[in-house]
Amino acid sequence: MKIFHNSLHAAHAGRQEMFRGRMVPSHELPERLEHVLAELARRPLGELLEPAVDDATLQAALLRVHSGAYLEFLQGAWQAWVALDPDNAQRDALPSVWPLGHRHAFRMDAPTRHFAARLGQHAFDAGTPLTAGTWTAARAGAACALAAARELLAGGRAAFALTRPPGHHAGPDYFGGYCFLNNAALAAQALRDGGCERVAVLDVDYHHGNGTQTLFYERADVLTLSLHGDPATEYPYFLGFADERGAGAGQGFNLNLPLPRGSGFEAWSEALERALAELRGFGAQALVVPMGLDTFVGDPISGFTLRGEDFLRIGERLARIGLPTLFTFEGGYAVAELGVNAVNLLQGFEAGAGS
Ligand code: Q9C
Ligand code: ZN
Repeated sequence: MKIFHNSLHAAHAGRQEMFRGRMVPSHELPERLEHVLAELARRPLGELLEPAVDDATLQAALLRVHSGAYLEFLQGAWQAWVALDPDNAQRDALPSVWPLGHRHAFRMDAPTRHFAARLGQHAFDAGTPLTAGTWTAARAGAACALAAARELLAGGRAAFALTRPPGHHAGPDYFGGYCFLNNAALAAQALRDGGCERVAVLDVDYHHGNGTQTLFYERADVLTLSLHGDPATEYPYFLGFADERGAGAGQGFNLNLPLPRGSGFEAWSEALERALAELRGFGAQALVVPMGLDTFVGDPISGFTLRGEDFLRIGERLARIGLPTLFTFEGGYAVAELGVNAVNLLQGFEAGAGS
């Protein structure tokens, strides 16, 4: 498979995240991606490429998924943060006030100008540090997703967008869950715009891909499927329940398979088969897999118990679907094992695709 890696990823390096009243070290670190690259050097799976996407094409693709106001916010965020207080250059930006639009009389139409307010307007948690290089890294990552989509459109069997920050929690105009630009959604939309009539997204990250679900919730052309920790007890808490089946034209085109914390590979595999049964009826021409490895037993912030070898089996099973497949790199915080787990899944896919 062709692997598009983000050479600017380390520009995004959060220092701390807010967790239950304390500042704790960031989980979503540059070394995550470096471990995957190191394992790919040991077990090469295909050409390692830099995306070649011009600015205008990238901007147009971003606007297919995210609002112009949000992209402008992200692009100017660091400058505005430092303008609040020159000492802010030493700290990452985190929101600390939110408008709670749906429940109270906060003015969602207010012309919010203070940067502290704008942060709260475009973020849904205080665990996603926005740093000096966030826009640079996230934007270059979106280019990886686009290049991977082009590879499938050109007839490729598989492509991997190896980038961070991850994307599946990011919505039309908000960031959160360590995500800023929704790489999987950008890829799915690029596949649609490139002529794929129906695209399926199968999210295997431990956390529900709320951003991706929301972006396609009212559409019948992109089927979204997600296996994840039950939001009744797991992040992102407010979306990802089994009764969310899509709305309007998209009614029936979203499927959530939440599993209790503590679930192992057997339960996970059963849920996967349910997702694949749904996928079969849809007639997808391409598959996007937001690939989180935080289902691993050793993950410090997650609650499933998958083992390293399970990722090989998952990859093989995904290959047997037989669709052109695009992987994006999402979560996975057991940093030392992350490279092995990610490459296991992809190697399993290559083995399954070849047989
Ligand atoms: N101290 C992804 O896997 N916070 N995002 C958990 C841990 C949010 C995970 C708190 C987890 C987001 C892409
Ligand atoms: Zn996750």
